Amino acid sequence: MKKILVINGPNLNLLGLREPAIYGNRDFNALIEFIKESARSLGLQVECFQSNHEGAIVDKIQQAYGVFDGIVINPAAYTHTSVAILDALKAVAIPTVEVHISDVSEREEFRRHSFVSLYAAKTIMGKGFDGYREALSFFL
Ligand code: CA2
Repeated sequence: MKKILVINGPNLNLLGLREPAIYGNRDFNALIEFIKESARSLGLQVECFQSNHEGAIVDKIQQAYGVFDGIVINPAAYTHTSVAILDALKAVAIPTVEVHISDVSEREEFRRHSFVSLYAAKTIMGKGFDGYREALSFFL
């Protein structure tokens, strides 16, 4: 069974608290349950990791080397700023799918650029929680 690491970046742990028009009204626990149920039904083994810290995300990506077959990542705000996360993904060379709950192409200008997109095999945006299921299915 393939092992997939799902990484969620800063503030996603506060999902459901505000901005329901952009991110929906379900909370982070509901997202994790959704991801676990999606993985179960797709026949994938999944581990979920969330951090508000760039370095912790870099550490987790480095530790994934030789352990995970794929990475699904929503780097949140680090999407638009982090060369460190891009470099970590390139270094471990694990196939990666980038996910965004909202459609970042339709929001502020600063959200249109993604460093992670320079490595990710695929980017899924604007599909809410369903985007994570689609990202997992990439690894079938
Ligand atoms: O659409 C996405 O999934 C994002 O990665 C979410 C990030 C944002 O910085 C990216 O541009 C797009 C923000 C995640 C958390 O935002 C919250 C805002 C208010 C209340 C709770 C969470």
